[in-house]
Amino acid sequence: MNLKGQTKLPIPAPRRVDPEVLAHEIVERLTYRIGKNAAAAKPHDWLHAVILSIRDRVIDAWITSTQKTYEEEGRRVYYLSLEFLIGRLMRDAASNMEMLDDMQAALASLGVDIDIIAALEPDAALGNGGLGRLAACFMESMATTDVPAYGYGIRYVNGMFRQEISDGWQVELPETWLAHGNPWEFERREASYEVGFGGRVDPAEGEDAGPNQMHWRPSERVIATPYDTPIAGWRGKRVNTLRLWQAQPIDPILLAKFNAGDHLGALAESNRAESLTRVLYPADSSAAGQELRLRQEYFFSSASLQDIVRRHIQYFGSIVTLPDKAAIQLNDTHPAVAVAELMRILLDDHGLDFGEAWDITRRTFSYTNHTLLPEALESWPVPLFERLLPRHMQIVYAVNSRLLAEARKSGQFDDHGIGAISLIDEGGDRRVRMGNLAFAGSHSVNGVSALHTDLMKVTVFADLHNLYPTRINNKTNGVTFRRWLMQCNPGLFGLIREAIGDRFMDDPEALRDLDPFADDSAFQEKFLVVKRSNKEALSNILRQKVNARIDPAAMFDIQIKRIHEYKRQLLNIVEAVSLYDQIRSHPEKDWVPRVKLFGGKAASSYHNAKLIIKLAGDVARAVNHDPAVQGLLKLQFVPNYNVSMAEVMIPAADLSEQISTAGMEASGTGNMKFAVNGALTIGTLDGANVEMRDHVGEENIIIFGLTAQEVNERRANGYNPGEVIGQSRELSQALDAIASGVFSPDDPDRYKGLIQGIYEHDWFMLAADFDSYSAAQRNVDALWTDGALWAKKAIHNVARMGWFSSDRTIREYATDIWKIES
Ligand code: 26Q
Repeated sequence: MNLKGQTKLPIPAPRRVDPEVLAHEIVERLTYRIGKNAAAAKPHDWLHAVILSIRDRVIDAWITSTQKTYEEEGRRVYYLSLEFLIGRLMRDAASNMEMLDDMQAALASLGVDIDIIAALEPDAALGNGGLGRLAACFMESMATTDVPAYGYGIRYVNGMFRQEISDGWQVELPETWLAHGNPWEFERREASYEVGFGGRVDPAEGEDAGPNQMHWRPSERVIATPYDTPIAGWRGKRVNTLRLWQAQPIDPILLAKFNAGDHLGALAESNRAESLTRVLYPADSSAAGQELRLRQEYFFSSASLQDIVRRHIQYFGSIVTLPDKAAIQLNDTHPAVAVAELMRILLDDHGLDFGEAWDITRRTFSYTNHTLLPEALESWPVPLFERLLPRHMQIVYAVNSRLLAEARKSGQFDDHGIGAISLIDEGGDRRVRMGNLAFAGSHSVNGVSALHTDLMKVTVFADLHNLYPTRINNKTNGVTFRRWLMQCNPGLFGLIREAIGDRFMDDPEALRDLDPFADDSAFQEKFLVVKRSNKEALSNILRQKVNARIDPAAMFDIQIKRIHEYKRQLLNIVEAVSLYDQIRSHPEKDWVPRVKLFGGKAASSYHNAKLIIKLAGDVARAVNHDPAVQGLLKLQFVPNYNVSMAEVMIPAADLSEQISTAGMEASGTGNMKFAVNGALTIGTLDGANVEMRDHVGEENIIIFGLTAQEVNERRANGYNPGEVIGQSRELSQALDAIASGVFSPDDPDRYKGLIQGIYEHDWFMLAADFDSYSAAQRNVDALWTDGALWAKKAIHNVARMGWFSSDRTIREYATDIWKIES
């Protein structure tokens, strides 16, 4: 149906609801949708009924937003991402629809505690870490800033693995987030598409078939069925759609096989199709090269493009206006095969000539890079790519020959430069470089922090940047303050409102008005009371979850993020061992009580990352049981770190650990969440830490260690970690203690290899940065003893972080890349 002719409706202001009316609505949902009365309802039933009541209001705004989008006929944004780490939605939707307080009161009148039922909502863990959470923040900010947008991704039935710690080791278990159904999503069977794999390519038949037109005959097909989730922006102004694809077989069961007695064979095809969207690849910052991953990438890229093209043709008639109406953002290279897929659609389905198709493609796509790590740059073996996507392989070759011709014609490149620009990596086995494909097929390529963008220009994309010098631009990441301040930290939120009013709720930069309060001792005290109560809440949760007893009076020093050597959890642990040693040697000194908390998942195949988790547990056991440091130092690894755990840990943090080897963390976004919640950052000049320092002021952040340039120079000039270690008594003692089995008496050699790696190459510069880090930590201790000064600095952090709102980031994307008014 064409909605264009319908009358315009203003988006209604969200209705304030009388809690009594709301209570009635909830009971009605409970009765008629769930089939229970209040007396029989279990907590899960209440949760479901509450979500349905919130959802109805979201749907009203959703329908109006969708209609408005159609009427305006402007450009829409399509955010293609293999990950959307959205977490729980109930509190987020209720808060953005401005019904959270009323809902709480309504539930209280029914004898139901909103916090108890909120905790039952499963986390939608459809992401690994930063990249996936960024996509979720962007979805919320696009709705908030009134950008008409669709998120496209995969509905992983089992999502990211659930982490258990067994005997100190990480164990991966399937996440079952859909076990109780998902009231937020709507299956849209009518918008299903077929996605093909394999087979062969024939020249297109027919009189008007062009020379570039081919007919791909896949040997295998699956159905992509979309599930839509509404994403409500702040104050319900706009509700956009997150459309996640699930794979289904064309024939659910092959009855002929079944009837012939082959019961398993009858289901084989069905199982194969469904396995496509079962799990998320648990690799962060390393590319896991399995065939299933490439299948996932193509499956969701193809379904999304078919959907985008179908919608465009339906409303605008001609494919050639696609770039005027659609801006497709590639979240890293994971959907980069979409470049070749759009080319295939334009060439083979619409019969465009190559030049015109390439022009449309480039004007439609833009690409965000999230990593410089060579091991994380995606590339696929040519034979695999060719077998799975024979037509796309031809297109990649055709694009490549034009690209290389253009590069040669420019006269700027020698053979090495041409080799670096090529879409095919010819060193060793031939591989398709997805980063180069995304770069060549886009009009904009952005990095995610100023430093990262600068480094992109001189490292991975140096030659492509020389060929297309205006293409690379920077869009420093941000986070949504609705979830990461207003919802997760109601105490601080209330305190800020009391001090500066409500303006910051619509304009995060207005947090600046809080700056003068940093010197106000009454405000400092209130700030510390809120922090203390958040720490008590976290202590209670940790007591329930892991039976830990942690003192809320101690400094909460937190490092939560994926476990990776470049993020240097090991530096943190080694420093803790050294501190432990120093406290024992000098019990007479005035040590500051500290609790060090760690959380994060390791990719299942990442041996050293898993060993680091085990080490954190081993050191924790020794330290926590040693009466000599009782009350002064405690370590705890928090299992299954996820969005919901972040929401209680971040507001409780005093100190935020952002200690990656300079030049290696593209941006970081946890760093921003901590700072806006009033934690001080101890960090290197890496990623967005650099810009955070510029905003909060260098006196309000603790910076240590080598700069990216110094790291480079040290590596180039024959860095000798053994020598560095020899010069630091503290470091060598700590490393030797770990290597010799002091913390692993059951297996004294457990950490030999890990520590050996530091002595031998220390790629991540742990030794080079240790003394500087350790000294910075003692400065942190000294600062802690002056509570008022600490509070002052923390309040400056809150007040000056407004720029790191993802609303600002999205406005920059909208203006510079998508060319739309937001
Ligand atoms: C690739 C190929 C095969 C399997 C898995 C992957 C894969 C999956 C996830 C590769 C990378 C990721 C995730 C990367 C990521 O989260 N990067 C982070 O992105 C954030 C948002 O921009 C930054 O803030 C972080 O600095 C960056 O590490």
